[in-house]
Amino acid sequence: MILYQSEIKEALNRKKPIVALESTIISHGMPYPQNVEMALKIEERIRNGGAIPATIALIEGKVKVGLSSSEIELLGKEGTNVYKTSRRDLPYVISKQLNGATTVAATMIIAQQAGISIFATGGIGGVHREGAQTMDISADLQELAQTNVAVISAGVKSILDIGLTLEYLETMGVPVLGYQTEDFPAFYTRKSGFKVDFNMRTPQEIATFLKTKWEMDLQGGVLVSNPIPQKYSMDEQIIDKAIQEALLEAKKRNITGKAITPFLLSYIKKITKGKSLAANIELVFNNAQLAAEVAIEYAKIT
Ligand code: PSU
Ligand code: MN
Repeated sequence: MILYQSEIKEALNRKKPIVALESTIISHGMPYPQNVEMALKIEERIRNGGAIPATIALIEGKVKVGLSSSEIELLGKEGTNVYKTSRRDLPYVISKQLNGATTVAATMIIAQQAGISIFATGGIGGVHREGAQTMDISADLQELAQTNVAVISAGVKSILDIGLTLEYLETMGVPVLGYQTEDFPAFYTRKSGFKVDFNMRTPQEIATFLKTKWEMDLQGGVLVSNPIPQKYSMDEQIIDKAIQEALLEAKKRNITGKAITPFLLSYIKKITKGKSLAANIELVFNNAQLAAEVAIEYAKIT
C-alpha cells in the first residue's frame, strides 16, 4: 500500500506532470545538512519547472510518495542509519517497519506502482570496476531492464566501469539517450569517452520516444543522460585522481557491497575539498529541470 501526499494524489487524478525523486541520494549520497538543502531545493526546481515533485522513501515501513519537510530532514540527519533499500530490501524494511531510503531501483518500482513515469536523480549504480570478477553489478541496471520508468541522470561515475555498464544496458535492451549530446557523460564531467545510443534534441523528442517504447509493450526503462552544465563540470584530471585514491582506500579498508558507493562519494568529497559535492548538487538540479520538461511533454501526449 502506498501513502500519497494529497498534492500528488490530486496530480495523479488530474494526470498532471509528476517527477519522482529517490532518497538514497539524501541519506547515503550527501552529507548533512547539504543533503536536506538539496532535497528541498530540487523539489522547488521541479515546481518552478511546472511539474509536481514526488520524493519517495519508506517511513516506519510505510511506502511514501511525497515526503513532508520533516521526513526529508529525518532522512538527511539520520544519514546512513537509514536503511539503504534496493529491490531485495523492500520486504524487509516494510515488514520491520524501518525507515528506508530508496535507491534508483526501489524508487523505480514504487514510481511505476504509483503511475509515475519520469524520475530524476544524480547518477545510477552500475557495473563496478573489476565487476567481471566481483560480480558487483548494481540492481539499478536490472531494474532498468524491467520497470517502465525513465531515469534522468548525469551518466555514470568513473568509480564504476562505464564501458561494462553500457554493455550490460545494451544486453538488457535498455536504451541510453543523450540530451543534446552524442557523448555519454561521466557525472562530474561531460564526456566519458563512450557514446550514447541516441541523441535527443528536445524534451519533446524524449517524451515521444518513451511513449513509443511503452506503447509497443517493450518492458523496461530508459536511461536519459544529461551532461553536467559546463560551468559546474570538474577538471577531469583532478576528479580522476580523486577517484583513483578513493578506490585504493576502499580496497585497503575492504569495503564492499552496498557500502562502497557511499564510501567513495564521501571520500572523494574529502579529497576534492567539497568540489565534488558542489558539482553533484548542480547536476542534480540540472536533471530535475530536464525531468520537469520531459514530464510536461509526456503528459501532453499520453
Ligand atoms: N550515485 C550517486 N549518488 C548516490 C547513488 C549513486 O552519485 O546516492 C545511490 C543511488 O541511490 C543508486 C545507488 O541507486 O547509490 C546504487 O547503489 P548500489 O551500487 O549499491 O546498487
Ligand atoms: Mn553493489
